[in-house]
Amino acid sequence: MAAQFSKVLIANRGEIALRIQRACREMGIPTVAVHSTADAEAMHVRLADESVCIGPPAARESYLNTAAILSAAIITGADAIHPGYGFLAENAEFADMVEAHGLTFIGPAPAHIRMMGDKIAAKTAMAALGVPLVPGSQGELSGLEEARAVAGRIGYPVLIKAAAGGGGRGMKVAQTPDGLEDAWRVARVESRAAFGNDAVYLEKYLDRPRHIELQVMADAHGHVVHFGERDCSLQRRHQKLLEEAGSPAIGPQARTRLGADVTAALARLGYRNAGTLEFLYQDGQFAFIEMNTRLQVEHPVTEMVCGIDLVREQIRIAAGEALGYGQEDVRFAGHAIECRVTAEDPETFTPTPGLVTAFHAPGGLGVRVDSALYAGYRVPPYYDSLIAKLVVHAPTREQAIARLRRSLAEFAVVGIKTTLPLHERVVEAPEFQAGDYDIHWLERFVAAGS
Ligand code: MV4
Repeated sequence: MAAQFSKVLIANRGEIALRIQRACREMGIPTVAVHSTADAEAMHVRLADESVCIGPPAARESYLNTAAILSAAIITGADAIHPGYGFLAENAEFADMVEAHGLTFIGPAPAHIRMMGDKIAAKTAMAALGVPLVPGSQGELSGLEEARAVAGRIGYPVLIKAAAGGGGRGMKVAQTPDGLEDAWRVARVESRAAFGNDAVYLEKYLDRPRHIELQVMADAHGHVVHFGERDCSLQRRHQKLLEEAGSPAIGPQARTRLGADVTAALARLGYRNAGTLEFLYQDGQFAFIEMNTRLQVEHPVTEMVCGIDLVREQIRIAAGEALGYGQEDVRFAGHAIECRVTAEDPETFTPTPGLVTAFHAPGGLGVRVDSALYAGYRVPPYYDSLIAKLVVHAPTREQAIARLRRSLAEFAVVGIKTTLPLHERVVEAPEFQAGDYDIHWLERFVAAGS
């Protein structure tokens, strides 16, 4: 019998807390839910084996309250903590604290979380391991003079980015040499204000890339596999709307080549557990930009195509088990698409918390809905507005789109506005159907309102 945890505490809420509970239940592992006072009636609390209230509604005092969460784990006898995504998932200090209390953090080593949280350290490490990067400065800019020299060498436009950034914060474009000083100053000031750290670096600005990310999984015994790519280019203000596996822009050869480079690099790094490498893809070239050291919102499209339970793999690996299979055993079957349904006005994107009076999720072959919603649930105003992920899988992209269209038509969330109508419009767009879109396409589509 393989090593296994006796009880897992899930330090999250909503659909991802349910998702992790489901994996634990199938593995025969009891779960502990934690919740704020605002979430006492939430589905993740109702379905857990045990639950502990960890504080008031504000995330800072509940889902980010490390002392309360560790106490909950200790009093319930949990021996591992799964952080989900967001909240404490990429907090290296929390991962350290979990381990210091003799519990297991279901995720990477704290040193790797810390390394990838520093975007300069992440790029430096990946460059040394042979992963392709966007042309730019070698590490932190020493000053404006170096910025001028590097930009002069690689050519404008360039982008100044915060070392502590990510998700688009602390980024400034300089279109010409005249704009460089301002971009450099503003990026530093914003970065210091937002992160308490004004280290910045410079990259060639790519004007119409796709955002393609590669899912990897590594065990504690040096084995690394990848589960292919996701195309996450359909986003608005750094909020993803829809993701696909595989990318309509690349084929099996590019996937195999990128996957080989990345798995070799992560094996040399000694990385462990799930990870995602983000790339910009333009003119047939991949360029690494960041690595996420967590399970991601959009992981289900990868699960559908590979037929693998990524959360189960995370838990097995954290318990010390070997992957038990190699890259040649990973098969990519068909195409999957995920729509993120949020409690937001589909035109203005203002949040729409409130009472859900009726809820009907679509079903049938190749349809998966990850959601903690139910009729009578009140969406609280305190947290992320994601209320459901609709995931479809079919043998071809064309069939997946047909399945998505009919699933969206079946989906009913009554009582609050949601982004379901926006998804219905996107699915009908010729550019989407052709797979012909980049990271800017959705913002223009929304602005046109057509
Ligand atoms: C870039 C870029 C163009 N060129 N880097 C935005 C968030 C952060 N993860 C990296 N981002 C970008 N970096 C270079 N050299 C354009 C973006 C970008 C972006 C990237 C991925 C998904 C959506 C995006 C939206 C705007 C800008």
